[in-house]
Amino acid sequence: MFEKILIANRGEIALRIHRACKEMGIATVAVHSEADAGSMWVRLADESVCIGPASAAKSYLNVPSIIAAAEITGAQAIHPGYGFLSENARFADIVEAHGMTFIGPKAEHIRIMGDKITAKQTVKAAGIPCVPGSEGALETEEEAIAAAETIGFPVLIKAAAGGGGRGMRVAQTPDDLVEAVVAARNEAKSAFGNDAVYMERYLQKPRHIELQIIADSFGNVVHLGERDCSLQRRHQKVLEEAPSPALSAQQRADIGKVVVDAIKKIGYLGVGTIEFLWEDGEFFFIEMNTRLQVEHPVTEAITGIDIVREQIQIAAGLPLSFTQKDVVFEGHAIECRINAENPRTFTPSPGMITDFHAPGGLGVRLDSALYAGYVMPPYYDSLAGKLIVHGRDRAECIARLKRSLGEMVVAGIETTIPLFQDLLVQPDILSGSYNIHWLEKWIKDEAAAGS
Ligand code: MV4
Repeated sequence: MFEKILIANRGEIALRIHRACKEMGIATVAVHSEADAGSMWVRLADESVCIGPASAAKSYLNVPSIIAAAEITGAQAIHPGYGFLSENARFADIVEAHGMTFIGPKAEHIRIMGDKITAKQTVKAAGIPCVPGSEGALETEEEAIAAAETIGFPVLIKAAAGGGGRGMRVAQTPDDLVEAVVAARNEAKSAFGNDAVYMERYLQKPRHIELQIIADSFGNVVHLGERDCSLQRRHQKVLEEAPSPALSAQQRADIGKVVVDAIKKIGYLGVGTIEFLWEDGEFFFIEMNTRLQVEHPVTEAITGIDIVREQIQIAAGLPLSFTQKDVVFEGHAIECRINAENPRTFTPSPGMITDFHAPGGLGVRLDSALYAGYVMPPYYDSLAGKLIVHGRDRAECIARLKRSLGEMVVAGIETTIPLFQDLLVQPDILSGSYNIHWLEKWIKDEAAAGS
C-alpha cells in the first residue's frame, strides 16, 4: 500500500481524497496555487507544495510542477480527482514513466473513452446499447446526408473530442443538416483542435442516467447502481440523486449486468461511469467518464461503500473489498451542488466567507472546504460545497434536505442555496417527473415571471 499520495486537485475533492488517505494511514501531499495557500485541504494535509500562480494553466494543469512536487516529497502515487488532469492520458503516462502510480484507469482507456467515436465503437462491440448513429466520423456532406436518412430526423451532430455539450448541433430537417455539420465542425476545431464530428438520432426528452462501475486488477467488476443527473443547467449538473426515480429494480439489474459484462470484456481498471440517455424505458450509451465524479457521494450514501478508498486499494494492486452480491442499495440520496453564485442569475460570487455553519444530523453530509474567514477565489469553478443527504426513502430524503438547507449558513457571498429551496417544493421535483430539459425551462419561466 502507498505510504504517501499526492492529491493533484483542489477544493472539496482534494479534502475528500485527503480524508480517505488519512483513514487508510496514508500520508498526503497537497499541491496548491498561490491563491489556495490558506485553504482547508492545504492546512490538513501532511505536506503541501505551491505549484504555481493562481491560473489553473500554471498550477493545477502544470504537469512538470506537479511531477516535481511528487518527486521532492517522495509520493508513490498521484490522485487526480476530477476535472484538471484527471482524464489526461498523457499525464497518466508521464506519472507512470516517473515510477509513480496514477490512481485511475490505464492511459489506453482514458484515450479510448476521451474520443467519443472510439468510445461508442468500443462499448457497442462489448454489448452496451448505443444511440443509433453514424458508424464513425462524418468525412463528407454526402456521408452526413446518407447517415441522416438512415437514422431519421431530427439528428444531433457531436464533436468526437467533445463532451459536456460543446460542439453539438441539432438538425431538425435535411435543410438544416449541412449548416449543422459545418457549425459543429468549426466549434469542435476551435474548442478542441479536432474537427471530427459524428451523428446520432436526437432524443427529445431523455433522462440522464449514469451507472457507477468499479473494476480491480483481478478481473472483478462490480456496479454500484445508477445516478439520475437530469437536472442540469448549461451542461452543469445541479442536483443528482440515487437511485433514479424512473428506474425499476429489474431495469437496474438488467443494465447493470450488461455493463458489468462489457467492462470485463474491455479490461477496464478502476472506477468509471457509463453515461446513458434513458427514454421510453430504453438505455442509450452516450459517453464514459474515466474518473471519479463530483456526484460519487450519492452512490456512497446508498451503498455504504467508500469509492475513493476502493480506488486507492485497486491502484495499489489489491482486490475489491466486495462482490456484486455484497452490494445492497439502501434508501435514497440526493446531492445539491451549492455554488458561489447568485441563485437567479448564476453570476459567480467569489469573496470572503464571513460566517459559515454546516448542517448536520443523521444522513447529512457536507463535502466542502469552506470555513469562516476563507476567501473563495474567482479563478476556478464556483463549487462551494456538495450537500449530500440520505433517507430511508425519497420523501424522507427530501424532507431532510430541505431542513439541512435551512440550517446552512454561508455569509459574505451569494450561493445557490435559495435555488434548491425553491426547487424542492416543485411538484415535478417532488414526484421525480423531470427530464434533461426540465431545469432550464423552469429557470427561464421563473425569470420571465420575475420571481
Ligand atoms: C444527446 C442528447 C439528445 N440526443 N444525444 C449533452 C452533453 C453530452 N453529455 C451529451 N448531451 C446530450 N446528448 C442525443 N443523441 C441530449 C444531450 C443533452 C444533455 C444530456 C444529458 C444531460 C443534459 C443535457 C442537456 C442538453 C443536451
